[in-house]
Amino acid sequence: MEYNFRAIEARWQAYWRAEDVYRVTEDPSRPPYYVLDMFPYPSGAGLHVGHPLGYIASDIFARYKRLRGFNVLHPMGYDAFGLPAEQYAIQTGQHPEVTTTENIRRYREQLDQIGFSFDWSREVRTSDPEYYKWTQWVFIKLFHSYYNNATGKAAPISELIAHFETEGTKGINVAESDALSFTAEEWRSWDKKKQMQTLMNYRLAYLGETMVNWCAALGTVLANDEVQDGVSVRGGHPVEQKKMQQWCLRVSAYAGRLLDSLNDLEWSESLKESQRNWIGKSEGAEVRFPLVGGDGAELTVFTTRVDTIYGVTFMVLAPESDYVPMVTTTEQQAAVDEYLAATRRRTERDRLSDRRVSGVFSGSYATNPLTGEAIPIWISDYVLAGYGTGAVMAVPAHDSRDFAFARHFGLPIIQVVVPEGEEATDPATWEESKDSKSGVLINSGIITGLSVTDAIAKMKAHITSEGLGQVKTNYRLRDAIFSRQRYWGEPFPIYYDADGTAHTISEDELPLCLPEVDKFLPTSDGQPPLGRAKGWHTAEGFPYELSTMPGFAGSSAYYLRYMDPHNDKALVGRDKNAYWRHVDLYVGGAEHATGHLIYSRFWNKFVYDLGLVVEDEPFRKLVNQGMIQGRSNFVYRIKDTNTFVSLGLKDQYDTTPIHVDVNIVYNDQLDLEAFRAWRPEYATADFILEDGKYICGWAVEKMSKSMYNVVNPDMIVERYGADTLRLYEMFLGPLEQSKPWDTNGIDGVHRFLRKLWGLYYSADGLRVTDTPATKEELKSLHKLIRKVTQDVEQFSFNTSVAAFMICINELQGMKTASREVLQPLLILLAPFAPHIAEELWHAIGEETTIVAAQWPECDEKLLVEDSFKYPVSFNGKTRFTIELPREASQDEIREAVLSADEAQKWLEGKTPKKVIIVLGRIINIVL
Ligand code: ANZ
Repeated sequence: MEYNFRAIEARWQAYWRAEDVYRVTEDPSRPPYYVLDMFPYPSGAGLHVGHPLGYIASDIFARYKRLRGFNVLHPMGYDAFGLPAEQYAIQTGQHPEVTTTENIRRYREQLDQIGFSFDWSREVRTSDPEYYKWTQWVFIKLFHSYYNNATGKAAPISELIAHFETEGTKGINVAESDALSFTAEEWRSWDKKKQMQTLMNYRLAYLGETMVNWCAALGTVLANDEVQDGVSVRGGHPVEQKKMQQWCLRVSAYAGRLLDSLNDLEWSESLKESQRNWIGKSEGAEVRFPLVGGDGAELTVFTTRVDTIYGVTFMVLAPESDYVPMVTTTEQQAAVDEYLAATRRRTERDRLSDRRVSGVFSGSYATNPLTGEAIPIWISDYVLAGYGTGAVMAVPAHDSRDFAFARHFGLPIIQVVVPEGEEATDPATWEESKDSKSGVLINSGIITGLSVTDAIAKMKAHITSEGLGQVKTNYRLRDAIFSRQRYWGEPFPIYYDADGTAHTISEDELPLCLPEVDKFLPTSDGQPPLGRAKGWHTAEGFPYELSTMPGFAGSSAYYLRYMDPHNDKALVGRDKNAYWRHVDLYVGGAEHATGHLIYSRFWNKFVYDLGLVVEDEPFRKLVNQGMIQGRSNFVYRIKDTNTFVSLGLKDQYDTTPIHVDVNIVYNDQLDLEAFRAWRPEYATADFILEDGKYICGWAVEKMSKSMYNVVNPDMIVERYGADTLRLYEMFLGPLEQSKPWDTNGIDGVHRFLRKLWGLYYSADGLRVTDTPATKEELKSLHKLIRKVTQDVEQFSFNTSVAAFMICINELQGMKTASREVLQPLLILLAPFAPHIAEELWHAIGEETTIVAAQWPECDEKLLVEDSFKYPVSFNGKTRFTIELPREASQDEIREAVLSADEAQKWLEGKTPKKVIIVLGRIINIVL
């Protein structure tokens, strides 16, 4: 019987569906194991072979865990809100919902073909109101919460209000946008509007005036991780800095916890490191510099090097700093305005990476609190508004950016007497400065002779005790800007009263469904598309918020929802959450290191604080699959002709390489007819062949439509079957490495499956027998059990595939037909190639699905070698080896070695004085 993969795969997919074998329920008798893939955005292009890589790996693991007796949760869903569908809607008028539904249908079809073990009864779609109801619900909770630094967790804002009523801000230790200070009397004297405004300073979801990345072409604000090199990651449109009122999430409140609990996670060191850098903990001090003639007004700076305070020669403010209007003098106003206009065009990242020096003098001076000297205040975009206090004390002798700035503008450079352990820069190398003080070394008094660390500690103590400042830990992690001026996202559960004050709608009004609009464009007066919706207001007529939530909103808690997807009373039921607890294995792309993986950890910690979930961290173990790159093919057109020359002959002509669709190339050989049919202009193409073939050139590039190197999994499944695709994707190389897709090797993997088939079926039918297996056959099987078990546990799937190939060759060599070997072999294979495994499983007489079988255990005894090669030495010198049965006794060994032919030469007819035998090690003969 033939290996008819098409019929086999269709049969078992239908069977699994009909029997509902992948549906999972909470089962207290079995340990839970939760395997999750980062859910896809259903794009119009469908899946290419790169997408399923991670899904196949996680599917193998999920199936393996199930075979090992775990109750495995392995769900799938769709990150269904997002920009591409909306951009398409703008171009075509097609509602994004229609496009999204169609794309999802196509994704599902493609996923189904590959034979994944997803429990589709748990599918979630972020754009489904029954799903986003819970995204909105968490937002309401965030709005009504603040972060209490003292207890280290979120708490209801009502607690804070009660405190304000009686104490004002006295004694609070909370996460806040600005360090406000007011008394209970002041609080009580304020009207509702002012109180509500003040609360925005503390809420975990708040309206804040922030500098945002504004992308005019997309008509929306973007998060930092959605912008790269000054352009939007999606679409590559220019992004500029703009101050806008936006909904924000106070992610920064959780910075310390996000950092600390990273240590316990089973994530790669590199991923943890990129999160650590993104969170960016920095320990330093805030120091206050009084403004000269400022009536007690002060500038507060954040510094990690308070020890250098004697060397401060100027101050620098971020262009957006609130201090700027305060310090800009009338004479300098025009110059400052001009400078501010210029910096607005640059994103934070540009500013950080750019080494060009620019700046402007504000006209004012501040007093160094230690020396009493007046120092000029400058404005420059190397200081960032959102970090520290947005103001720095500049110490050009000790900081390279300050140094560059001082040199550029001719500002003084003063070196503090160098604490021990720090390299002194040679003043002679400082470029000439207009100021006579340049290059002076001054004695820093308090800290002379100390190491840098001790000097910092001592100066911190000094500053604190003198009341000049305080110790401060800063984090680079910014609050997340949560508003998007777009249509296709979750509406905010927010309305504005007559005063313009924001309120949440009540929980029982959820979900607040996305309204219909006539066009998906901003309104004529620049409002987001929701400004077009009719009736977009509460029953009382108060308008709803017009922006929508960003892409990462819906992905922040989806893993919780899968635990209990149809619960309409709670985000996740307590019992369900207590059973599944967390994601045990999370598989996805490394590009989510600082976006999704920060936001969802934050979101999880928040719902944990509310007591809604039992675990503080959502993802125990995380594996990043590598990227699959495209392998492009080229044809070579002779200039100004329609003639194409084969790779080996191309250097004899003047040619231009042209990308050719890889789907009409087989093992680098072009299908000439398919090429002529590909494009009208090639219909009349001529070819110069080598050995009767047209050989294409190739290169490894990103897999993309424009390079015609996209390989579609449907095509592979059609030609070779899903099992071949699954095995081949794993065989390409280590999971976590990026590697090119190369269809050339796929035949080998397919042949392997045919060979395997041949162990079960011959031309005459089933050849499996009940004859007991030989020792050698069992050894081959158990070697495989051991290897595959170890490899799967370590996510080394490529080496498992290789081990299967070796084993099948061995068994074929031994003409194995024994069920004792061929039955467990199928269980091992089932996670990798579930269809063929299920087919053969039933063929050999099993009646229930292989999906629920029991993973075989390796019997180490079978792997022990039966014989041992003893090295034989004479008077301590090894002369030869002799192979003897392991179970041979001392006497048998003595007998065998002394009568061996080789031994006679070294014995020289003598009788040995002694024969020393160490069983399983050596034999030494003393003459
Ligand atoms: C004086 C000084 C002397 C500094 C010296 C450094 C070296 P990290 O470690 O990244 O936290 N700084 C503070 N706020 C800033 C802002 N908003 N934009 C740009 N730079 C800012 O860096 C903290 C140091 O970066 C601070 O310590 C401050 O410069 C600068 F020899 O103060 B330092």
